[in-house]
Amino acid sequence: EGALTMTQTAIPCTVMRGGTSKGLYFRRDDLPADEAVRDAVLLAAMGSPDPRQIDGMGGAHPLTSKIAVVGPPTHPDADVDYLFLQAVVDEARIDAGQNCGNLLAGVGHFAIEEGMVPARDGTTEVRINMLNTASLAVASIQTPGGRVRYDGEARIDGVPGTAAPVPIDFLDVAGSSCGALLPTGNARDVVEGVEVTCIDNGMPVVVMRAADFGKSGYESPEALEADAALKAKVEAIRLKVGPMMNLGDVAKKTVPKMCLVAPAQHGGAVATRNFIPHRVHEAIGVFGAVSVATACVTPGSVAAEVAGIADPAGSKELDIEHPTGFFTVAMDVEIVAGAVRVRRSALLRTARRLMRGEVYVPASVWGGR
Ligand code: NQM
Repeated sequence: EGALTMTQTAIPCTVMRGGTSKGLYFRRDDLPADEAVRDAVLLAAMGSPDPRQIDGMGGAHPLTSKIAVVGPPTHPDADVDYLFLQAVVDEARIDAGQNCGNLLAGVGHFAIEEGMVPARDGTTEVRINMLNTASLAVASIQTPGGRVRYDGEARIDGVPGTAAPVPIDFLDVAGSSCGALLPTGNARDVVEGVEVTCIDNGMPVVVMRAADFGKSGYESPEALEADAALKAKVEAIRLKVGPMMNLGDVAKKTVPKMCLVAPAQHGGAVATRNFIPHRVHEAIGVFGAVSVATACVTPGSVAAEVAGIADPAGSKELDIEHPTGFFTVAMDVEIVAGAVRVRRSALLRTARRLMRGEVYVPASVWGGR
């Protein structure tokens, strides 16, 4: 008690690596109900705005400045709700405008560890209501003896070592944020003189040929980030396509993601470099990869042309190449009258609980419950 302990509010919090991202996981009940107060609390917890996030838990990169809020389900077919929030590193902004399939990979573990979902002996399927996109995912968590298992033999590119596999299945993510898989109604549009494919199978993505920007598509993320002229051109296209994709003015949004594609170099479907939307991803986002994979089997798209897949219909695994390896997406689509319809998409992630405790925020931001 007393002045010393009253200056900060302690909030229960878990730190997890989810796929190739890392973030803070909270129970919805542990955060303020008022959204403005909640966002102020989350900014303080992360240390935003500050390019180094030195006064908070954030890792000074969009991929390590992420938040998962998990609560009881508000959907009849779900076990839990998951709200993804991006803490913008160097702006005082919490963005709910996109989903994240990487933090998603840790939601099942978190829900079980927190007693929100009972574990079975063997594998526990956790049905997750993804609030950002009003769609469902099913994550299969290894729970031998009714306890969450983290170690295992699964490897994903962008993460050292191996861990327990977390297969994740999506049934209904087409048009998640834009209302339609191909929100402009076309498999291809020309914007600012560049041929683009605007697609949303879980994440709004604009697919473009790297060659149309004078790039090979095999550059390092650092090299692309250092190219001011390239970044300006990509951003000009992004601002134009935002309204075309039913996303409105995207100047202050983290979507759509901008993906440069080139012929695969390592036997995959296509090579990618992803602006998310200003930093360049070291790998590729989960829903980003699903959307690009879907573009590869969408007749007439820029990606389909570069990937050159002979028969796009049916069940297949597509290896999406990225700067640090592959992202494998299992796709099942049908082609009806030249148009693609997604039956199912699935993929493999891993996740690991890193820390559980309390994060402290100044009591001036929130006095607590
Ligand atoms: O696309 C990065 C990530 C993501 C988002 C981003 C993601 C996804 O790698 O589902 O996972 O594009 O912002 O975590």
